[in-house]
Amino acid sequence: MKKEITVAFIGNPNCGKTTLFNAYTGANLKVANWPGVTVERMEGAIEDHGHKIKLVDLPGTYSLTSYTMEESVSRDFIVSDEVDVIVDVVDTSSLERSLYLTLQLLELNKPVVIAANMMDIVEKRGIDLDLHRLSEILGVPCVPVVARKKKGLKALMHAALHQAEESNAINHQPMEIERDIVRDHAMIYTSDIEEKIGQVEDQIPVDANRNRWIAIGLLENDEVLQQKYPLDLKKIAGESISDRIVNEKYDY
Ligand SMILES: Nc1nc2c(ncn2[C@@H]2O[C@H](COP(=O)(O)OP(=O)(O)OP(=O)(O)O)[C@@H](O)[C@H]2O)c(=O)[nH]1
Ligand SMILES: [Mg+2]
Repeated sequence: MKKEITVAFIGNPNCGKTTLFNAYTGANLKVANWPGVTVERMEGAIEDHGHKIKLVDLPGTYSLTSYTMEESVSRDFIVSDEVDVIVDVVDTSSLERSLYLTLQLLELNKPVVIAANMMDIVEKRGIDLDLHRLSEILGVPCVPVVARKKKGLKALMHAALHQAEESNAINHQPMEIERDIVRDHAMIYTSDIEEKIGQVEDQIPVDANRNRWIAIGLLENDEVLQQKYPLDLKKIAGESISDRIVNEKYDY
């Protein structure tokens, strides 16, 4: 494993990224109970198990395919090679809304750990969240934390370092396997969409493990990717299927 590891905190607005960042770094960045507080990326450094760890706090974002300035800051950083591990901070008190971004992050095929934050609220409501099962379905560790009370920090960083170590051999392996299909993706789309993803993948230059993400992004009409990879999508994939891809993510 590299000597210095960069861990990026990403998640929906207001899910507790900066609170978590402060809890690790002892920094006192502004935290307030409304979305859009963080507009720039912020860095801090800690040491753990003899590793130097650079922590990066990012602005909130609902997806990697959207275009506000804050969202671009997050997206550009998260897809860059600077990031060794992604900590996807999820507000467990509104879990469903958070998982769209989670699926996009998994498609990036980088090491991901889910920080299941706000577990105090979930417990107070008497909800019994099966994080173990969620972790099985998504194929990545899912660690319960309460950023505001500094609970779960050690376990989360441990999981993040472990993912970084394993990263040479990453392939998220979700559990819900149909025996005849080897699934190494977080989710599989309807077969005609998968076919188009494959066709687009064949047309883009090899970019590590990122080709599937790029192909899906292109088909989702991600403008930044479309500028970088000017393919004739109509010719390859026919009519636009971006809505269907988005909907299938939500359905999943
Ligand atoms: N109950 C509870 N509240 C929390 C927890 N973590 C953070 N909060 C609160 O959630 C609110 C938002 O926290 P921030 O850390 O600013 O969230 P953020 O994700 O950085 O927000 P943006 O930068 O705007 O995207 C604050 O009021 C925090 O005190 C937690 O584990 N439990
Ligand atoms: Mg913040």
